[in-house]
Amino acid sequence: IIILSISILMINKVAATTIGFSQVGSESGWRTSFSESVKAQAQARGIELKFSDAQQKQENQIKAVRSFIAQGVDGIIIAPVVETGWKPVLREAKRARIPVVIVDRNIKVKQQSLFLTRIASDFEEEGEKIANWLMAQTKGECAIAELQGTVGATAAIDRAKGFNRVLAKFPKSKIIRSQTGEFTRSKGKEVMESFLKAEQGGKNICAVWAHNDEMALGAIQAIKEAGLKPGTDILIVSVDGVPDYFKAMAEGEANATVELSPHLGGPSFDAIEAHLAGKKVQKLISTTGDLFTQDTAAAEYQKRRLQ
Ligand code: GYE
Repeated sequence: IIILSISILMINKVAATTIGFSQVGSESGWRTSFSESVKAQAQARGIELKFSDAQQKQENQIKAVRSFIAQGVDGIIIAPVVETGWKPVLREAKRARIPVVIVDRNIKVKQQSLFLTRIASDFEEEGEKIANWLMAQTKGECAIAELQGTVGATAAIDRAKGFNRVLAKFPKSKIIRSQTGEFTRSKGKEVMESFLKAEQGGKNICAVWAHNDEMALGAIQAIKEAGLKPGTDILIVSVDGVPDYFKAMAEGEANATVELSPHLGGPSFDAIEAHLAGKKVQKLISTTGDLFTQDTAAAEYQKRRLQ
């Protein structure tokens, strides 16, 4: 019996999967929900999770991945800050035969075998959806102030690309100001304050297009402090669908957003577990979200608050 229980203990030990997760940071409400979803999923599946917060710096992510490799984890999940600069560390993981899942933002590497799969939303489509809504709302005539996301991050690059593609069809619309707000509320507010000063207190601005809700919420604050009504005097559009933004829409201070699911933990673990079980994993697992406006915001806020 003793030998049997010792061996069962040993098997159990061997069986517990250890996964390292390098997360961007906690710059937005969306990001925080995403981290929580990964932690909850790990717990539900009995996975030992090594969580590392990079505080929006790629160098911290590279260090974390190296330490995961040194610890001999069974799999690595990277939510990359920026697209470039990943080749060396991914090669190290490959040499150590550790599968890597890229989640959310993209990476630029020629050799696709450097990672197992990518799980992400179609950011270009998000940009297109919100631009189409804004153009319909303003009859194609709008001077736009853009709050960009983190420089070099797919979510910023592709959302801008999709938005601008639609905008190109409307000659009476234009982006008149554009700057990064680094996906944070405080920077979004700060940049919006400077836009308002530069545009005669905001009278020239028809809409704010923020690459995420968090910056939009900062911009709303700045607009209110400048004595204008966000959502009315200046339209507010963005992406993510965080509860705070639904609340702002319900209160008439924001106009539209495209929801992005933060529940990326489950599919990431699914991919690694399938791979470890010898199954084939498809190269891109893509998700997309719907557009929400003020009409349903109050009800949607209640739903999300209870989650
Ligand atoms: O929209 C933003 C976050 O990469 C898609 O990063 C993600 C973005 C998300 O901080 O809120």
